[in-house]
Amino acid sequence: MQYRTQVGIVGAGPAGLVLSHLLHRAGISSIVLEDRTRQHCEERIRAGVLEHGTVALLNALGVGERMQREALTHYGIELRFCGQRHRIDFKDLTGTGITVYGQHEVIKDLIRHRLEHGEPILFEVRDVRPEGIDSESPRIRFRQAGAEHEMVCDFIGGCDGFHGVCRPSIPANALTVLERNYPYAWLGILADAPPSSEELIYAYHDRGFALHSMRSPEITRLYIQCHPEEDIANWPDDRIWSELQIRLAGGLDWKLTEGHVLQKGITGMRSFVVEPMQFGRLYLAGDAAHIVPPTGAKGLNLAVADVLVLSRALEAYYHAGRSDLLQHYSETCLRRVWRVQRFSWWMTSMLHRHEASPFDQRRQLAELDYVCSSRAASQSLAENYVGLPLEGI
Ligand code: RFL
Ligand code: PHB
Repeated sequence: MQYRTQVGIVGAGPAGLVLSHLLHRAGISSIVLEDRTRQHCEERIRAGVLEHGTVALLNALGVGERMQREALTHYGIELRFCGQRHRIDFKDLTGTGITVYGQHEVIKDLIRHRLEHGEPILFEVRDVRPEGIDSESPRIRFRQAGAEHEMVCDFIGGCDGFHGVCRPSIPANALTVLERNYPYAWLGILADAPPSSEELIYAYHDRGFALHSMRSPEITRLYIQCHPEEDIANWPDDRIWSELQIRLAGGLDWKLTEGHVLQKGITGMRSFVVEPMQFGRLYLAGDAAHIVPPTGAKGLNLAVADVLVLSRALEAYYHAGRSDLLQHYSETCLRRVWRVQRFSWWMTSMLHRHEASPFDQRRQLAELDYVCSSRAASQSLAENYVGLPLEGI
């Protein structure tokens, strides 16, 4: 079968789905191709923190009504180190806060609204191949239910994540890769236990970093720093809980509530950027173009910021005959990407233990002490954490 649309989008993650909604609002047609099942996309547990700009955009797109009912709004986070507990007050420092609402809930809302409007998402496609990306009419070939299909489009949105096919379909000599790997990973659990604190807790401990987060008033999300090659089989639930109890210890008036572990897994950490984020008529967005370590809670939010830039550029192209915003797509996105890379790297290197010299450990503690005692330093953390401004929602 042959499909025809203005923008062919590969990937039904936050980047691809938000792009499809933005284009729909601008009267531009798109088809989303996704290689997993709808259920898989809707159940994959990943991010949990939304910046205020991301929330405003989801509301403006008309997909925020369940989020407004169910999400938790937080006006601060806590930093714990050396037995100290320090709150960074976002409201006071920035006038705003963050929203805790699972990425898979955002995905459910985006998929449901798109399908309700009769806008297609083709799930379980196989063997997706972007072709002719440097021509005027690129196409995407793919297989579905055993048959070969072709989608002819004007532009391709490469929103297929870090392991997708879009980035590798660009000639390697046209791209520069900039990356950093970290000598640690996160072991994360989702627990059937009410959160032990109203806000997120980032803890620096001699045994390694720990994070207390949540998904709802009943479900806690917790992470501990571990070795990147760690085997999850070495971590029975009671070992995870006892490690969390030690690393998150907060004095006599604080208690970590344990519960049944619903899910657990290990996530590697890397910083990665490809430049430029575009080749011919293929535009990369989200994790397809860049990865940040999760310590700053930025990946999903950065994916949304990219597609906002892309949708505006496509709108200018279709409605005003202008190509300049498309030409500047990569440059515009990369400015934010690098600021977010810097912040995510900084949070990560301040909070994780590594086999560094005693000098580095003292430096990390001095950094935490400075962040907690200087208003300017707290404000710098806060304004990056709640999210740099997203213009023109
Ligand atoms: P995604 O979400 O990976 O979506 C890509 C989609 O493309 C599909 N796909 C293909 N489809 C067709 N053909 C192919 N060949 C395909 N190859 C792949 C995939 O199935 C998928 O549906 O990328 P996107 O849209 O760029 O979104 C990025 C975010 O998902 C990611 O940055 C965040 O989850 C990162 N992240 C966090 N971000 C935040 O903003 N706040 C957080 O609190 C936060 N916490 C996290 C995180 C990521 C984590 N992990 C597991 C990596 C916590 C963790 C543990
Ligand atoms: C999460 O809730 O999954 C989460 C929160 C904050 C982070 C990373 C992950 O920095």
